[in-house]
Amino acid sequence: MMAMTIAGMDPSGGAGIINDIKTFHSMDVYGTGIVTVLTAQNYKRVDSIEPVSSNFIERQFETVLEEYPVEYVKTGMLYSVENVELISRLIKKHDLKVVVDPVMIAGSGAPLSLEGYSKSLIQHLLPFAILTTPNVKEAETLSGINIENIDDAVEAADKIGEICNVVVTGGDLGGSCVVKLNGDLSIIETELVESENTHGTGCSFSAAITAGLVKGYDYIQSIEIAVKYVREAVVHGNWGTLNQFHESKF
Ligand code: PXL
Repeated sequence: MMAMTIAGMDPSGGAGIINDIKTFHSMDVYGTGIVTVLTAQNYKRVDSIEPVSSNFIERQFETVLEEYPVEYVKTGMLYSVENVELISRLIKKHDLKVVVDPVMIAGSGAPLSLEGYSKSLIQHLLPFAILTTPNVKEAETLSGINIENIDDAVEAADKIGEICNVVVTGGDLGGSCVVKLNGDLSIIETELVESENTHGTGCSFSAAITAGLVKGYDYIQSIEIAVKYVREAVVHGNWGTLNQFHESKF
């Protein structure tokens, strides 16, 4: 079983492409990874960002797809409008199923996207996605609704749900995820863990849902698995981030 992530490189290993591939593999899904930007960062701060050219992103993508039977893709930090438009074109060309993590800013508050990004996601990528997984801040930006409680999050999910299936992630909502799937609303409750090891939770949540879908679980099952998965990885976390391999046998 196989998946692809298209995301930024966080050399601390906590978020981005390294996180996604750790998540895929710990769920027995082989991970391929297309790098969109290089970053210099640790779990506390983003120092700088070095974009990969659109042409080189396309070369990575096409070369991998030549040999690897990818059906499901997760996108993370795409960074620019140009990249959003490129990825939109490529996923349509190859008829891929895409889970979009609409990464806009880091947990530390550092911007991870350029001007026009969210508008471009709404216009070019979300209409072709099977699911998007915004956190509260991203859901606010995508919907234009200020979210202070679950009711606000439901309203935002309704609005985003008009474009594609959505789960507003629970970290900033006291643990409740608000899900809108094919027009049906549900709320998945979980107990939040008090921890400093949370860098990369959004990436891991989205990647774990993607891995669940690859493995044949339905949307709700995949989301429920991802909620439990991220919680466990945070409980066993270290170095400011998650531990996806706490059950390693060796
Ligand atoms: O968690 C969002 C995120 C996604 N992708 C990359 C990141 C971060 C947060 O720091 O660095 C590459």
